Amino acid sequence: MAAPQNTDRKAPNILVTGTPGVGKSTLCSKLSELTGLTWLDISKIAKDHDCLEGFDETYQCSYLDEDKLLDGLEDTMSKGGNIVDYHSNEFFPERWFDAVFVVRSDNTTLYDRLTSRGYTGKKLEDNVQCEIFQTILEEAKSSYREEIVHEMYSRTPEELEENVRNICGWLEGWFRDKGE
Ligand code: DAT
Repeated sequence: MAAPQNTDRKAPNILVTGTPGVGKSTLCSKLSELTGLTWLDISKIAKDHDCLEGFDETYQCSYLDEDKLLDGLEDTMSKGGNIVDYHSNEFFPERWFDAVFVVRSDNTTLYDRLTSRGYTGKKLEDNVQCEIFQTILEEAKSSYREEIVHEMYSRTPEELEENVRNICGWLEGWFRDKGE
């Protein structure tokens, strides 16, 4: 994995992104428990802090007020030590992150997970297609330096454990390079 970036932060910020259902929350929850980094579930924060506007009938969800959300998170992010969890990534400031982890799945696994979450019709199809076309990975690669973007599959409990180990290893490297 790429060497950590030079930063004034006392602890790194990482971004965990990927299509809905690939396993971001599951990974972030474990990581936060093990490392003490703060898990920022952006969907929940947006809802709790009134950063949603309008409503998309097709996808049955609200639009995100990105400016309001970003302004509200600036102080927290500048201190470091956060795990940001969101299904999109291009609108976050590039300077916020020391590493970007794109969680991936295969279409059968994702289809089953989203179906059991109650997704149907166009919402289900579009999300599965999003994964097939690796849209979120491409978005991350075009928004962040390619050497800080890491792709990881999380289809099984074993892959989840491996991802947790790899990210914890990356974190140790970050602190070692920082000399703390
Ligand atoms: P996301 O936060 O990306 O929407 P999630 O963490 O809520 O996804 O996971 C969706 C479902 O998949 C949930 O029921 C837990 C399960 N899951 C996640 N990662 C897994 C893994 N590596 N192995 C098996 N099941 C997993």
